[in-house]
Amino acid sequence: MARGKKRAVGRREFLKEVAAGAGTLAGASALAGANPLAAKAAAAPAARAFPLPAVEGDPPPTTGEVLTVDRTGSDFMVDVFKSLNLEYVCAVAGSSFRGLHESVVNYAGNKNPEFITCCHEESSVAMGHGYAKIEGKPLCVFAHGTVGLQHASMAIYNAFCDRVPVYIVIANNLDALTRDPAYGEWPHSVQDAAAMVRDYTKWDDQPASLQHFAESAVRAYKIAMTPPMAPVLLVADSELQENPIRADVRLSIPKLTLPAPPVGESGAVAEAARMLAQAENPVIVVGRNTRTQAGIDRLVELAEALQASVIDMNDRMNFPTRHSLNQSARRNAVVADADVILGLEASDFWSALNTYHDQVHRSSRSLTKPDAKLISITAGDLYTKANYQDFNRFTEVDMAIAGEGEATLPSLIEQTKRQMTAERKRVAQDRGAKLTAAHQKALEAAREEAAYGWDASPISTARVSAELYAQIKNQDWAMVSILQHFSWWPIRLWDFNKHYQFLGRQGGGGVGYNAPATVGAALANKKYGRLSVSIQDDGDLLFAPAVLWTAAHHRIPLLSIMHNNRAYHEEMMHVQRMADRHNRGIDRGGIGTTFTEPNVDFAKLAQGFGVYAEGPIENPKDLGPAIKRALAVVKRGEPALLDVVTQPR
Ligand SMILES: Cc1ncc(C[n+]2csc(CCOP(=O)(O)OP(=O)(O)O)c2C)c(N)n1
Ligand SMILES: [Mg+2]
Repeated sequence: MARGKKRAVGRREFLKEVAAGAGTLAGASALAGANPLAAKAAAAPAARAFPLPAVEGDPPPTTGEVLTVDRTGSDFMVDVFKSLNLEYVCAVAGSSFRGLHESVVNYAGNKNPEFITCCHEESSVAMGHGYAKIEGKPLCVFAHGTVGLQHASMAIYNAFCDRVPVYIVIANNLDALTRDPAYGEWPHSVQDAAAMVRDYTKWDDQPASLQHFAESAVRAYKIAMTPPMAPVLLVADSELQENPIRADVRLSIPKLTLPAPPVGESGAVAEAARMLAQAENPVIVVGRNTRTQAGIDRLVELAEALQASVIDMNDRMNFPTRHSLNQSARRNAVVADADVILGLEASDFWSALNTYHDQVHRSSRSLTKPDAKLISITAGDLYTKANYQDFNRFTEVDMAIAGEGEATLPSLIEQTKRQMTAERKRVAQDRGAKLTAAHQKALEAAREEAAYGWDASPISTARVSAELYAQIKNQDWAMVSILQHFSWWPIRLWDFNKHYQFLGRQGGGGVGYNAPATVGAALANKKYGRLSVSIQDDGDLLFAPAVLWTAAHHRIPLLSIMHNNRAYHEEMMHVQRMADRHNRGIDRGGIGTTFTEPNVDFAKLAQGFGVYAEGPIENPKDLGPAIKRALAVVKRGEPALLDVVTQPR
């Protein structure tokens, strides 16, 4: 209780403060109903407390016991968060932000933001990562500035590499005199809290006053949401949270105005359109392009105007999987044929254009014709950081347009249509017919491949995909998980055409992303009534499985189907590759990479967290009925998990 003793403010000061500053006033009046204590204080001001309360900037009091405070900095901070429309705050409780925590649940009435109880800070941030990819805006994360941020750091890195905004508020006790040894406040305090993650956050600040906090909070949001988007971090000093608001300080919350996204320069866009329209075989390689449904629709419009092949790198849901111009399954052949290739937010353009050989002597080979012309449009050219190498291999392009893909598409479409003469349209039409046939052939080949091992046990990943799709395809579904470990079967077989139906990957490749990101995405999907489904890798879930409890507690509807290959299978293949290279046989590749003896019982694990679960399911015939039962649970608004024992890929 030592910390609680030293702060108080007279209710008169509280009243004066409520009257100060437009933003503050708006927040306070809107919340009066949510805070009966504050309302009471406003109705009947009492005499000034004695001794004089300490306020921001004062030395700690030396005499007397001050037990209550009406309104503190943390209330104001929460008003600021409200002004930013932060819907949720994901957090593992931590005393350095106890002021903020209490202000959220009492002063703000636990609404906008609503507190989501997490069991690991990595889960808090990864939930924000998944949520933002659905909602197009960040949620808030609270964490201890030291141990909490240390846990959060890999998830921040994933979101950073994936160019996804997460709004992180950490707390710290900067003033050494205010650290209570009883709560470990010395080891929990740090001189420069954000330093640890500065290489992979877009901006951070440690505000020294409440007004500074308001300005930095709005600035942080604006920076996070300006493409290329990325996580930002604010340090909410613990004293600033807990101290009474000074009566003589006029606080206000700045207006948030998000910048229009950067658009490619018009002359360069016109030239790119000319090159594409003149091309015999134009190809569009698309990476992290799509933010909204309009992004998909515009890309369809551009591709159709040109009758160009589209290769989706699956970093976002960019282009309908069943569109006849979707040639993603034929990437190498299409790239080899191309004379003009447009990279749209292609964060790894190089990999789309080259093959790479993981051998003793590593080598690569270009797939493109020597005279193929490359154009890139990306906001990535406006923002790069050193140290971490997530910018991928340098790609030699003929034209680089620094602008955001989705935002630049309207002018590119307009210019392209202008360039499409009757003769170019005829050429395009012929090309389109060939591409339609090639698309259909690739789809049929995928279906044929999917039938191999149909009745096998462990169950084939293609069969799991088909069984799931059969039951959800007529509903408003969203596949919220990564799919690269599942041989991309849903992408190859299903009809994806809405922007929320696929989220891409984890950005930084950090395992442990999928389980919490799918829960975060499902949280965002909940209010739209969408059915969130996920393919959940076993190794990934084992990092921080308690996010299942978060899903159960907050009634987040999500169907998770385990891809239980009982292994860190990707790593097992690497060990086997090394064994092969050394001619030592691959039979010991499972050491250190498999989860057998004992097998993990994921159904029991999930049930332990209060989640409906069945399994292990080993007979493919049992899968359909189990999915049906699990979907019934999800439809009543709860998470469900099926432990399916699967083929490795
Ligand atoms: C934090 C982290 N640790 C280790 C790795 C190395 N790694 C890459 S894939 C992988 C296996 C993941 O297992 P699982 O999620 O079950 O997928 P599987 O390959 O079995 O389909 C591991 C451990 C990583 N990428 N991230
Ligand atoms: Mg696995």
